[in-house]
Amino acid sequence: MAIRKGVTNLSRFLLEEQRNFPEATGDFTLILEQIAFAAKIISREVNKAGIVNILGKADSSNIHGEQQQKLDVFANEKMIQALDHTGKICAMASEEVDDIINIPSKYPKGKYLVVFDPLDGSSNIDVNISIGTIFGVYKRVSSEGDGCRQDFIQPGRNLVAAGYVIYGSSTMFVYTTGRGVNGFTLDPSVGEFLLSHENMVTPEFGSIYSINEANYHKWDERIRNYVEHLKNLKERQYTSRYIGSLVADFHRNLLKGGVFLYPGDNKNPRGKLRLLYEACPLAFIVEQAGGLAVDGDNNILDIIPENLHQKTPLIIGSKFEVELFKKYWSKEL
Ligand code: AFP
Repeated sequence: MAIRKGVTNLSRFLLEEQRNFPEATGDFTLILEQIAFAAKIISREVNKAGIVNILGKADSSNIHGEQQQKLDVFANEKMIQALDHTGKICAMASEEVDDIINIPSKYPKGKYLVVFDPLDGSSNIDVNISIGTIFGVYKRVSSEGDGCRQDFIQPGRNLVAAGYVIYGSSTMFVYTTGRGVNGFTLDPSVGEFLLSHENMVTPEFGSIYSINEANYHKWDERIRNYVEHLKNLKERQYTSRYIGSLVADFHRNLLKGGVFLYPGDNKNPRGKLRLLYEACPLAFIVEQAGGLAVDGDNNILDIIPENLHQKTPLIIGSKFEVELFKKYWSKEL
């Protein structure tokens, strides 16, 4: 049956995708459904944040005298709770947790691992700006039992799925399993993610560049020259858009085209963003949508991580702008 926009929920879409792989066991479908479930709970809490602030912030007591949790801690817990009992994964890693997260011994272990940034851009919550969750799914390399650090030392190229959830004017779940990118919008009246953006393709070039220009004086001159080039391009007028919330900046540029940059600078040579939890999943998505992501010298998906929380410069977006960056970086221009 053809998939119909607006009435196809995420579960149905995942099932239809699963049927394309007769050998599929459904493990994978369950993992993505559970991530979407955690996203709904996080979304509900994010939407309540404004009113919670009226009642008392984190680190203080609410009207019931209960200690309130910070939303990023809450989101982290919800992701873990949604996944730990499935029997389909052998370990997780979160931007919020120093070491790998083991599956409780009472639950069986599966063949996948999940990495996530539970609530990216959380410093923006207080000012009502869109924030997001980013995730990636890998197959384990170890053979059985608990997952180990070695399982996580895989290049992004090995991702079997990646996605993000944006908590914005609506909540969206966007994911890929390597067969294109699809987006679902949460209909809060029924509590379901409904297919809204089928087969998302990013424009070949755009007219947006997104970078924190306050760091201009700390950048390598190749980055300054590149940004100047965009500003002075004859063919098209660029505009600068920077929210400071990665998922929101990425989502806008994916739809409209352009480039997002968080480069290294003379204070933070590796930039600020994390390879495993942010750069790799978004790089997988952007490539599936027809774009590109690099750290300057390497394609993000080819970098083999050395540790869980490694940072990386990230230049991500439409092919034209990222290829142009590569030319500036290699001093070809
Ligand atoms: P927070 O989670 O502390 O808000 O950081 C958000 C973030 O990691 C990412 O979402 C933004 O793209 C980036 O930082 C913005 O960093 P700058 O404030 O240095 O521009």
